[in-house]
Amino acid sequence: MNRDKWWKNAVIYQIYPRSFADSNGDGTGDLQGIISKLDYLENLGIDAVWLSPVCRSPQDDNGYDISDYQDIDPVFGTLEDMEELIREAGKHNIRIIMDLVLNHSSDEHRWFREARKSRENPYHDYYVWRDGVEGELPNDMRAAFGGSAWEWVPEVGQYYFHQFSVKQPDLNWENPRLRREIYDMINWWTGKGVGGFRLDVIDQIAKEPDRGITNNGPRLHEYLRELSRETFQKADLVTVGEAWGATPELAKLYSNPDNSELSMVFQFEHICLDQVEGKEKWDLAPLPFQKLKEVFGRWQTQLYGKGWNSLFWNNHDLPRIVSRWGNDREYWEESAKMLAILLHGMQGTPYIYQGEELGMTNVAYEIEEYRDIETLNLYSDRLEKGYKEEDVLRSIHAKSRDNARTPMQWNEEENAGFTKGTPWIRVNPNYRKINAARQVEDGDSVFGCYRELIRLRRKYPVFVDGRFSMLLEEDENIFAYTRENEDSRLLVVCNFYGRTVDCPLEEPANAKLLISNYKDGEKAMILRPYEARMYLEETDDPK
Ligand code: TEU
Repeated sequence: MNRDKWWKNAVIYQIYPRSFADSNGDGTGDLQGIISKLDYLENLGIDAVWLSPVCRSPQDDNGYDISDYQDIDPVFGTLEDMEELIREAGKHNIRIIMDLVLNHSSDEHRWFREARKSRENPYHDYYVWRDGVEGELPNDMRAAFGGSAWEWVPEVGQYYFHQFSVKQPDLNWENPRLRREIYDMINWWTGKGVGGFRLDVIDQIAKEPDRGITNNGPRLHEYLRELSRETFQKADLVTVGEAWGATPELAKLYSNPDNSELSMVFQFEHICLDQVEGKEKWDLAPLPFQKLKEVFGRWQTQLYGKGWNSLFWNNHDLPRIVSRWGNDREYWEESAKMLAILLHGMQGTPYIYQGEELGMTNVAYEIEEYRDIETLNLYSDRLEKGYKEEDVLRSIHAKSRDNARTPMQWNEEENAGFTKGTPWIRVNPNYRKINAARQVEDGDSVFGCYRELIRLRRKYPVFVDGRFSMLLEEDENIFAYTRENEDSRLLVVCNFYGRTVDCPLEEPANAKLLISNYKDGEKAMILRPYEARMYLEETDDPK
């Protein structure tokens, strides 16, 4: 097993800049805000920060619509602030990972402004156009945020293709000049000292709209290998692609240990389980627990030695895990820690989304408080289709992306210490109970649990290279597995629910309890609500 790649040992922390820390009181988080929190991040112990997009953008989709890839949006600061962040983070041994949005740009990008002028314009072919007649769409493909995926431009008498909002025209990767511009831009950022890149919806770049193909297009892996060769392979970077359509087979290509494509991908099979099959995430269904184990087990086993997993419960598009699959009421603390212990014992690079380390929860606002384009479009679409408002709101409360985007809860002061101004989105009302100030000094807090898990991963190689085996696959309450290498064996046992259960496993002999979420000792193999334990048996003590 290859232990030489720094990112196999690393824990990565995702920051959503607009919601993290506001230094200038305009209500939106910024780069200086992040710089002011580097001590906090170092204390937590993470190795790298993935920053959601900070490049210049009209913010139609909170920065995932980039109008200049080589400048910083004024709402977040300046290019000098970004250079300062990279430098200062380096002093705290933290690398900065940028978010590359390469599937589409903003319609306000210089390329697109040119492209829409005429068919002869040299930038026209940077985007995906189809001839047609106004009012007669090239086909019936839909955009992810609602409506048709085609938009008419009278100047050229053509439609352009957009998989996301109308302000996010898709880039045409078939054009080699476009690809070259992208590589030069990436190398420019690498030259500035960034530690890696997260690649937004990378499996959608090789679209073929005439055949209805969005992700996993025929040329996808050809493009990725060229991209990697021309950019990432020149430096010691971590790269993680967002790939909703990945299977373990595809993930072995993406994360091939020969480094020909990426370090790893985010795959979403586990996180899409609580929805009605074949429908949308808004169509809520209970989590099929045994299926969750089957999915994790399959990814852990199939990528062993052949690829690399990313491990996550949360990101800026997903609801808060403690509200989703834990219990954000009477077992808030126990379940937040259980979910952390369950995930961090597995093989792969763990990602912590801002506030997850505090057990931050979902919100249930009135529609006026939501800001996300996806949520707002869904709300009007479904009302128009005749859904009941209370049902639509129930879906939004459970799944809106804004659950993840409420401001980081730093302390008990007004606006949770996030801003001195008016926050761009309302703060979760529970910030007096759930905040960083209450937790950082307390070793028994959710924060303390995450910090300890990070420390353990660094100390014991079995976290990185141990072979995974799922136990009790059919059990209806318990999630248990082992990780084993030549000199030690890790056993993770979690009660995933709120009832006390008898665990049919033997208590391991000669094992030490590395971490658990109950203070008052263990009661043999009886697991209390959401109880989680991680044991280590070893022959060699690494000290
Ligand atoms: O997300 C890709 C994506 O497919 C999401 O829009 C997803 O469908 C949705 O969030 C789940 O309901 C990426 C970014 O992570 C997201 O924030 C962007 O909005 C999107 O790409 C477009 O760039």
